[in-house]
Amino acid sequence: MGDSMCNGTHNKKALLSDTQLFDDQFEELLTELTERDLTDPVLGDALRRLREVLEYNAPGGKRNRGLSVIGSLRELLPPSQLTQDIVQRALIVGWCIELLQAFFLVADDIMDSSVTRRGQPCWYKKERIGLDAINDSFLLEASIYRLLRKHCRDQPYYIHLLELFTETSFQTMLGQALDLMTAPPGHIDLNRFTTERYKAIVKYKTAFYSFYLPVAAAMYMAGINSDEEHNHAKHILLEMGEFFQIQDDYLDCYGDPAVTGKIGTDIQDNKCSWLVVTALEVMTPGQRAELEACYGRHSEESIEKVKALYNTLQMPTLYQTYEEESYQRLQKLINGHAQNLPHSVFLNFAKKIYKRNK
Ligand code: GPP
Ligand code: MG
Ligand code: MG
Ligand code: MG
Repeated sequence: MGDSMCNGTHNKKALLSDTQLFDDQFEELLTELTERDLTDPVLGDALRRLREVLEYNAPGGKRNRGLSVIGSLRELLPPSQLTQDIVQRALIVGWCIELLQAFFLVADDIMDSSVTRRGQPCWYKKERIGLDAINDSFLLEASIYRLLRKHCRDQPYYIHLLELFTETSFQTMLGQALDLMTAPPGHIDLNRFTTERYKAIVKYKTAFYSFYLPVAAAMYMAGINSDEEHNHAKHILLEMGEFFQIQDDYLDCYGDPAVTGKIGTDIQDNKCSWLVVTALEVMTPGQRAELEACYGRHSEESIEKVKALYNTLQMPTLYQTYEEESYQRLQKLINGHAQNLPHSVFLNFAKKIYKRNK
């Protein structure tokens, strides 16, 4: 905080928190994407649709990814360099990450046959939407590049951001491919669920876009371009991302839908989840046969049997132990790998995710 004293802007805006600034920026971005440049009157209906898609799917989350762009930039640049323009660009790049997330989630919910997201019906589940949601997810993705072009094309880091967003999207899609291929509906084969496969899935489908992307974007905006610095940051952030997805898998079964805003589907979807991978490591051959008979099935009875088995194996206790160990490992990693980067960039992120219940 504290840019207000240095660039002489004592207006109200400078005193608002980043969260408030971030939320306010969304209104502006809606107008920009749906009213300003595309003036062809024949597009009216399509732009109204885009507005509806944005309003339903972009806000309403925890906004950790989006907010961490400005959060990281504040750690990387001295307050005197954080002019209002730079802060605003960081907020917009943050929203680009939230739009990427919205794009993935709208599509992921179709692929996972999910029912709710952020406490409301999944977009594709809404009446008269259905699989048209696929095109809506494309609209969300395309919006990212319109915003980047409009706000950052004259910046020295523009090309870095473009490559970062396209490469990260590709990595996420590869991860999603692994996730889906490891969970073919109706083809239960517990041998597929190895730790090695699990780590590959979560690194690609979650860690790059959720953890490396926001910090890397802030680094490029701060003029930190070297591969060495980026690799050090990546090392720590991918580790954090793996843990974040382990939490997501845990909450899929043990979270409270009233808090997480989503109803779990991993058991019936035959997913290579941390719970099934870890349970397989500690169960007896008899329990394995039991699991083989009820995993990946849609009946309420089968799902309950899997959950009962997880409870017998004390998965919540195993998870808590894992969470503790993971936190310690991460602290060590930050001390060893952060190099020139301020540790606070990573610690702020870690603080937000450990012990989370949503
Ligand atoms: C999280 O998996 C991963 C994503 C949302 C990335 C999707 C990538 C695409 C290219 C569409 P998840 O299914 O466990 O998330 P959730 O539990 O939120 O549904
Ligand atoms: Mg999903
Ligand atoms: Mg999924
Ligand atoms: Mg999940």
